[in-house]
Amino acid sequence: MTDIKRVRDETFKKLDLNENNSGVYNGKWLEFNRNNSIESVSPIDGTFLSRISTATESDYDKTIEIISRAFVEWSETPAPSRGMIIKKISDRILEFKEDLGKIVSMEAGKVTSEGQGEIQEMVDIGYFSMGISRQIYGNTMASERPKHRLFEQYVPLGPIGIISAFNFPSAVWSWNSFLAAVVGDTSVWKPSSKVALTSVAVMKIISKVVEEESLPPIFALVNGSGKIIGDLMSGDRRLPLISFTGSVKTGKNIATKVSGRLGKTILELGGNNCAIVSEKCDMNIALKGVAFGAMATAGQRCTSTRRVVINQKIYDEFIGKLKKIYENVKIGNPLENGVLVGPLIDNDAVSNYFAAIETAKKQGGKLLYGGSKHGNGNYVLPTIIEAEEGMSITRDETFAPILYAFKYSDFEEAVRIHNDVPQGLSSTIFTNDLREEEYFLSARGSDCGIANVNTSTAGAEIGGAFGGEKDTGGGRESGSDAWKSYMRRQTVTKNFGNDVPLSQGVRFNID
Ligand code: UN1
Repeated sequence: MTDIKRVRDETFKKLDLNENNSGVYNGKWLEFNRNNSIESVSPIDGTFLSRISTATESDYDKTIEIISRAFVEWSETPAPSRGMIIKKISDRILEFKEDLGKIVSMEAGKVTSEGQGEIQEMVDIGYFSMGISRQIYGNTMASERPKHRLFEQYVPLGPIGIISAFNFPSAVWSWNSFLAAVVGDTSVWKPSSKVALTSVAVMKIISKVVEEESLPPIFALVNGSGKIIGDLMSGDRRLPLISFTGSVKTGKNIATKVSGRLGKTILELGGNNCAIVSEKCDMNIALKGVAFGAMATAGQRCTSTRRVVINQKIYDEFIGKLKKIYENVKIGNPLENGVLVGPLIDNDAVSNYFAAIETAKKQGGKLLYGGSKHGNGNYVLPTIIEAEEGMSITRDETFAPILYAFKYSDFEEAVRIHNDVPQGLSSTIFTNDLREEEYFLSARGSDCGIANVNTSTAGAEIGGAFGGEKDTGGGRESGSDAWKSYMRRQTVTKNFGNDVPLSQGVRFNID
């Protein structure tokens, strides 16, 4: 059995962490205050990891002032130079990948390779952002007026706010903060209180680079509750953009508050991701893709596969083989070799798992596999439930490894079942039939922000834009041109003639 205390002590030494850590950074680490702190406890076995102090209202206020001032200097730094700073930060994160990954594993319960993968995702978006720093472009249009030039440019937006969830405790922050930084914004980060330690570990490394480079504080950290700090951020006109990752319910509250002051949001809310398994699929690929999507991170990804719609001709064979995979998958301490399914994040998550299974049964669902705890603590068996259309529980996102299996007879029916949920983040189809693929990728097909073919709903690369439709909130983060969301678009008309000709042929003769 890997001893968590030993791993904690070893990584703490390397990452300059302690039993008591300040959780507020705004160019300097504010003093630790025990009366205003949260405890980080490992979901692996309840081991105490650290106490992290939180921001008071006045700490918060000062922090926003500081990053607002830093914005002035940073936004005037040439973008490629900003990119080189993010490269340096990414190199440094890479040096500490193993230890940071262990912190993620200990605090969020991710298995070793996923903990490491989370840190790799930070490095990937960092290098991507460096590339973007030389690609901040705008369009030039033909002006209808003589001796005029018409173009648009993207201008840094200001200090921005990032509120992140427990399940990707560092990668999703870096998707936002690194892009924001290369386009010239400063940012403040409020992480989920469940993973405060990871935020401190990451910020310790980053703040060192920022200080070595004598930069203004371009990244700030304010640990604290969503009710207090999240609410202050949503209402704060000094933050023109709030990027929020989390539940639909909280996202709606934040969106309402931010739009009440006509601020911008990037929302990445719930997913209820589905895989269609056609009778024309490669069964091995479909099994691997569904098993990873449904069980990885113990079903606690926004992109987790929560529903599978299987052609009736192969339903029994597919479910039979999937159950075998479920039976053989190793559940337990995520730092142990070979373990693929770690714990749920906390007791509430375990209760939600059981409540969803009970509701599913009441609504007519048939338990095919799982449905119970695995040993002591927050460990549960990944679960498969045979479901019927119309079971309302299958329309909810339960952050646990529960997979609802549906049967279909014709392809259009499969797509209808697939789309019949409020959320629209990720989706996939397993088929070797080009017509089915293309139908799935057409306007009548998947209504999600991410639509895959022959691979899992989970595990997106950073190079594409990430986000979803409907209740998922419509935001796009990470790759492609998501950088534009962190800037304001400005249309510019320049006159280099000797007169002032007007557009639309309007005359205004004052001579
Ligand atoms: C999330 O769950 O909020 O695509 C992000 C994936 C990861 C990111 C998930 N790269 O599963």
